[in-house]
Amino acid sequence: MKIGIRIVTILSLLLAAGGIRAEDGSRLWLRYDPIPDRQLQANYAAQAAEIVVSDVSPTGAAIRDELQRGLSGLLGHEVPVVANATRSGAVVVEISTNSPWATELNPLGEEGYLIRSATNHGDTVTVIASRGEIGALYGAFHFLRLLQTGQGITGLNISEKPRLQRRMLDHWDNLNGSVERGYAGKSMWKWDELPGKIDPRYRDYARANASIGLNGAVLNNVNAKPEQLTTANLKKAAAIADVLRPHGIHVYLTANFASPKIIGGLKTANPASPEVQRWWRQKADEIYALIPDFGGFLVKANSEGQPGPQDYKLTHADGANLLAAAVAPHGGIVMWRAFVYNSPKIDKDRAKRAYLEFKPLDGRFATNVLVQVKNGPIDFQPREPFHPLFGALKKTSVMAECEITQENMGHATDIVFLAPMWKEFFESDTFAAGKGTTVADTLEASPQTAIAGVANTGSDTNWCGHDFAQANWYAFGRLAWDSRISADQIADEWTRMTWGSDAKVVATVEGMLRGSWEACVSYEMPLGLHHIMEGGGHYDPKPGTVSRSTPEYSGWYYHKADANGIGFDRTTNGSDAVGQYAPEVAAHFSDLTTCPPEFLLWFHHVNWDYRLQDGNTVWDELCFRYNDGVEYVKGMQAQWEKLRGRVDAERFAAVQKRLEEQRLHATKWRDICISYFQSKSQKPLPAYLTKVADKK
Ligand code: BDP
Repeated sequence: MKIGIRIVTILSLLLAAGGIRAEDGSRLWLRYDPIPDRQLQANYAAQAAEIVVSDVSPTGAAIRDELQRGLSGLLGHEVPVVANATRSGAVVVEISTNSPWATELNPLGEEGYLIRSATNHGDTVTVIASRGEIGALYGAFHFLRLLQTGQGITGLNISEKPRLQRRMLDHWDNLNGSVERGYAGKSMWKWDELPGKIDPRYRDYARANASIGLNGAVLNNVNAKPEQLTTANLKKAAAIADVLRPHGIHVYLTANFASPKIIGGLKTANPASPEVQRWWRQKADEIYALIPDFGGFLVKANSEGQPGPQDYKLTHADGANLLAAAVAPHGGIVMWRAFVYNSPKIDKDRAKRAYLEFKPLDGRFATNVLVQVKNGPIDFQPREPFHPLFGALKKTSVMAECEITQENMGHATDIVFLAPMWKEFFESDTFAAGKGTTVADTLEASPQTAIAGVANTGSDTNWCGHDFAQANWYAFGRLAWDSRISADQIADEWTRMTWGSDAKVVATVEGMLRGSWEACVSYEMPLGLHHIMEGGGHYDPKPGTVSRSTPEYSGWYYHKADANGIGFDRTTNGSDAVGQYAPEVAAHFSDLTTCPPEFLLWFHHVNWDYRLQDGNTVWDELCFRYNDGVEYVKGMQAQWEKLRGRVDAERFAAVQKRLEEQRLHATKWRDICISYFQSKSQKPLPAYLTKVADKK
């Protein structure tokens, strides 16, 4: 007992003496710890001496609270909130459609903002101005970020607005508290306690999202239970919406297409039935009475067993328009997913099916429907070429769906920073309106613009299961706001805000993040291999499965490895999936001399002795990449060790433990895959891989 007390005392002394305070990751990137560089802190203090927010709305209160919490934390003393600017260094939030900067503010809209250094009766002040409350809130977070990341706050002239209208997280959360593909505990939404009890984390969730510019949350799983739309459950959703609203987050819900039958007691869910149409209209009216700013519905239909309009021999457009008509009077939207691939009758190549189903429907969707397309044509693989529907639907709003939760990239065990993957996607040239029409351009040119990321959040104290997985939530928000921001900038912001400004920590963490996605691609599915994971958890490899009944769920369908070669021929000699892209893109991927090695086995079936541009045979290159991925993880382990004592012990140990698990995970992928492919190729292993041979 005595010894215990003594240890606690010594520990508290250590902490008081400037030791690193314990952290549990719960504060995410909004830590607001005192800035360690005293000079910098003093400079900031002179520029951020008092806070003026005259807006009295709940959002105004959120802005005031955040600025006070953030500035007081960072500066190490209470920064006062005052009614009017009284001195140099005031931070003034102005929400007005009629401000002196109206000309500059008008094009920025309600969510855009200016941050300006200005003078007020001879005093230097910082003005955060917007036409709307939410824009001002975003501006406040931006201003705090400048201090959190050690940037200058004098002479400011910042002007920002989001490039897409709707930027949301899709929660695959179930009413029973489980999360599909969730690796961070249970659902954050405590349906059993709602609406009576409000978990304080809902507000922190809203703060975190607003800090990166996200403005929507789909609360429940795309594999939707009709019960989500009962009155009792809608009241629960409304209680969440009330908490999220001041931070500009709109609530959306998924809808099960058979709801009118299952919870409505109707005989059918046929879109052509006037009763069904009335049911959806009344349901929408009921939702909007409870949640006046409800965003709309997200629907997965006729996909992986979900009901849909095809059950009645009608099209996806017919189904989407049914729900769209119900929410249209309230200004709502329908996000209709293009993730459909079940019928082999459509095409033998799964990658082609969504395009074949949706392209003919172009122009048949109501104006408040957005077709939601996953980044790639298969299903959130570690690397995919962009989905050919981007740029192909000319008369339909198209939005993108990305996956933040690491379903196929090591769950909450592996460090895999996804910003570079999303950048590759956004920057892909669709040639839809000539050379240089990137995926980002097509998203921004859509009549209604939106993007969704499948969330990686849960009930875990650190929200995401792995402290580094928070970086992907952060990165998704920043890229949803502006996909032009570089992955390095995002990594730098997140690192400084989450781990502090120690130069060694910053350089190390950024170095680890930078190559981590390419490393995961290398140790799981190099050279364009895809979908060779085991079927249930999607964590471990299982390249050898063959299935006659559902070939798309087996590894062999995708890699087709035999004694001669490996890869899925999607050129005109094969499935001709390339034909779904613009001719320039098709030519680029089809030609072996221009197809990037990253997509070689996605588009081509080649002999084991086929030589890549670097001179290696495909067999040697495969071995090299598998091993290189594992080496990267070992490198991250070595790097992390050097941060012992420089980051808090709690997070240090948590990350250290996960890195060792990641090494084992990466090694397993390498060894199982190489050993399996070697059984096909019969090629010798390179010397550096003899250990794999021993294992066989
Ligand atoms: C797959 C997931 C599955 C989802 C499905 C979807 O494994 O859990 O329900 O996508 O997006 O990647 O609908």
